[in-house]
Amino acid sequence: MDANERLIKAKENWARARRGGEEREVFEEGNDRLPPGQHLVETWPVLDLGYRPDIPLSEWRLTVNGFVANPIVWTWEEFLAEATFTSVSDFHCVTSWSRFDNEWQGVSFKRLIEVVKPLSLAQFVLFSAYDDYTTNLPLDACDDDDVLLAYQWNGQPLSKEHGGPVRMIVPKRYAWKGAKWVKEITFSDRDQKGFWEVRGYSNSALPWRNDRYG
Ligand SMILES: Nc1nc2c(c(=O)[nH]1)N[C@H]1C(S)=C(S)[C@@H](COP(=O)(O)O)O[C@H]1N2
Ligand SMILES: [Mo]
Repeated sequence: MDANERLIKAKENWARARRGGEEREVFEEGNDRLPPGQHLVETWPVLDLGYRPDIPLSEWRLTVNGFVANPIVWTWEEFLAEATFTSVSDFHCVTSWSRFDNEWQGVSFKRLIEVVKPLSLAQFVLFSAYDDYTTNLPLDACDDDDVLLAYQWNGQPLSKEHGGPVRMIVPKRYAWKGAKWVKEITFSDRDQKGFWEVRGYSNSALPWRNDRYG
């Protein structure tokens, strides 16, 4: 096992040990901006599987397929030609840090839906990334005002370590639901679990419900 596999194994065991174990505190979303069990950080930690793919913009493609009327493969130029969408949101990682007020720029998920036109059978979305990471969400969770394909963070191009050229941002879920280096988005009639979802992490991943382990 290399260091990375050990890290994945450790995280997996951690999820197994804590699943159903401790009393879950559930807080209502209110004046407090920090979900239960989270602490605030000023820096922005990097979390991934350790392999950070290099994707030249000339080779970058975003494929959107599955149960949609209009499947697409966007080049970088085509992606940039879409209207720029800006959204400020908080970022909650399941390992317990949160980072407030991140300004994201990119293409809104609502715009993507408008372009590809999901069929009524499409209830779920699977995201695949250039590092072979995957994560899944209900379409309802993606079809939200604060969800986007981000290529800028706080006015700067998104760095490679944080998922550049383009990553998903889904603020109402723990951050593992947002694929860095997103490559393919597949709409489906069934819920296919992603990398962490099959390794003991929650399928729903709702920070305000302290919903960490599945
Ligand atoms: N492609 C890819 N996306 C990923 C991951 C990954 O390993 N690969 N890790 C997830 C996890 S567990 C977290 S907490 C966030 C971390 O994002 P950051 O490194 O920008 O803080 O990315 C998520 N998206
Ligand atoms: Mo994470």
